[in-house]
Amino acid sequence: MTETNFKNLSQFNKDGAIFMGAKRTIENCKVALFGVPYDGTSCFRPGARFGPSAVREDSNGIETYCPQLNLDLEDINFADLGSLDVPIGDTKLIIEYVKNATDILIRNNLKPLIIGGEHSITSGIIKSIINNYPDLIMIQLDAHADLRDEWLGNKFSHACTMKRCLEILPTKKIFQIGIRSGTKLEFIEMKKTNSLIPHALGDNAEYLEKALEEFKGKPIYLTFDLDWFDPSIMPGTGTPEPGGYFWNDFAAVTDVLKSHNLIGADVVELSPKLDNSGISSILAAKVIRSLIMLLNK
Ligand SMILES: [Mn+2]
Repeated sequence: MTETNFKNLSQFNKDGAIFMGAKRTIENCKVALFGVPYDGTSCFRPGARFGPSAVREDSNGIETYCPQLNLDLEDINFADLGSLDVPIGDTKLIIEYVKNATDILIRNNLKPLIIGGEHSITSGIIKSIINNYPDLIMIQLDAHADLRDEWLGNKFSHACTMKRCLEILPTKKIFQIGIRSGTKLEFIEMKKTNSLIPHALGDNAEYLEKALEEFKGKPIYLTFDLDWFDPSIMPGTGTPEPGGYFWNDFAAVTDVLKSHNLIGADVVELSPKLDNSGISSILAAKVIRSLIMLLNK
């Protein structure tokens, strides 16, 4: 089980494109990103393994300057370390790889930003981060609850990722936004734990703001499943779900997160080949640009 000898920065695969404005070295960086080109448990439409390379290439199609945050990636030192070489197949092993890779970043005092790949990888990241941040809380932007205990016999499926995170998260505190699909049991669970935060389309994120009030200064991790967005602007994802959100809704969440202590994030489930227009990768790149800025504090 421990062929997961992932111990240093040189082990990331640096072939291919680099995210706009990034460096390959970590000197003077607070934030480092890496890709996990894995989609082994995709149950509907696979292809998220192509996410990291597409978002890097298409990042060059947007500006480095973000008007909302009034920040420019050109003024920020951040690293794109490359991607993990993952053995497609054993999900549990891959999650262990992701944990070990995240450990390297944490040891180097870097805030991790992971580009998927599918959503199953998040519990590996959390397993690493909670060693340094036992009081961590999570925010999940997603169309699906991902609270199944197992899916098609696999406890590590992307449909179970939040369940696995909850099991290891010491605070047991997850705020879920945009969930509009799941089993009856998942919705009962969200109601019981009060984890589902209302967010009306086009609204500001006042309920999130209220929910986070008591967590000012506490470490927050954001896991962002891109199927949170409406399929009309994010068709390039494995399990699109109608009734989703738009850019300004994410901007509202960004406004709230600005005054909080975001210490890590992932952006998952971009499946670029499902979108001939290419807009999905551009949208994902723009999300990542904002997250780099929020993390670089
Ligand atoms: Mn998900």
